Amino acid sequence: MVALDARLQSLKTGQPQQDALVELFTALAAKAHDVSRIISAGGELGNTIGDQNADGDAQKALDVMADDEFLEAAKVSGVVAAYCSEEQDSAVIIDESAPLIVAIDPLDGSSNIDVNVSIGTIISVLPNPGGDLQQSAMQTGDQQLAAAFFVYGPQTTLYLTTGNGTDLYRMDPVSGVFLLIEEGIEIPEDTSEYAINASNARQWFTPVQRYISDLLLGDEGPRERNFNMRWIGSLVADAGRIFNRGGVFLYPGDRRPKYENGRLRLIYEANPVAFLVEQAGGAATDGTTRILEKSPTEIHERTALVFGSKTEVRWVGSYEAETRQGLDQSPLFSHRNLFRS
Ligand code: AFP
Repeated sequence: MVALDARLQSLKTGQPQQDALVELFTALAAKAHDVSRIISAGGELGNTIGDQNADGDAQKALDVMADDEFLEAAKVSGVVAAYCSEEQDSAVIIDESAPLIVAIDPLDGSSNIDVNVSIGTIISVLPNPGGDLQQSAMQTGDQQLAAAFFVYGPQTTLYLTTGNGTDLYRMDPVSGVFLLIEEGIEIPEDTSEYAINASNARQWFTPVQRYISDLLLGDEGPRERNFNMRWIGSLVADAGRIFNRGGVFLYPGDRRPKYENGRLRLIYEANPVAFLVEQAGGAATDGTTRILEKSPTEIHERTALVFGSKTEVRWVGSYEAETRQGLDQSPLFSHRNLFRS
């Protein structure tokens, strides 16, 4: 099997920013090995440390530890100009002349740290645009040079794209070497499996309520087949399942304060996942707009996120369109809705 380093070397094009990916992901993979060993050893990793991140989320010991580790990796790589992290209020400037910008969720799935459920690290890599580096991550997702996420689970895996398809690597637990196990993943276009936090059903806006209600009606409803549901609470774990067997993931906006644009962050969660998913033949939107075309206005900006099997992402878009056009009020659409009297 091909090791990550050899694969990255084979992807070199002579273009400086593209070639810098080799140094970057070599450093990131080495740190992921360290983080996976810290997680496997257990300990007080899920304890809150009394601080909050920029969005007011309580920080846990592992959130901060992972952020320290991956910031160090960015510095050691020698190719990162600015490091934009969920755990940092603003961009950490490293070397203004370096070719790359890193945007990262160092530890995704913090609520699962103490219960031995898969968690991960999500990474977006952008070109250094020059100018004010505090604004350097404010680029559309289409500008990404690479995207990746590590999953720290029964296996430690890496999903990585540099724009030539999405590949899956598995880490050898002893050597820490990431070995290529699937080249050019293809997400099935159709699925009967969806992922959403159903406890928020009363908070969803009409289109998502109608879409999920019709899935729940199964073969007695307009979709004329039954569906299954999974929700792990770690984006990387739900995404890994979707890469493996298809599915559709939804974290929509809802009526809760601060959740009108959902929970997930555009720059270091939705954009990298969307790049990986599209490179695997899937789709990623905010329900209506393609994620990779959205223009960020601040580092920790949230976005609704719907991604996975292309057909189901399109179905969600059709429910959004019906509501925008007022069509969901017409008798044609007056079928039973489980969430409305
Ligand atoms: P945490 O890192 O704060 O646990 O958030 C994880 C996450 O951003 C994403 O990984 C999950 O899909 C989503 O939140 C789970 O959100 P809910 O806890 O609201 O279901």
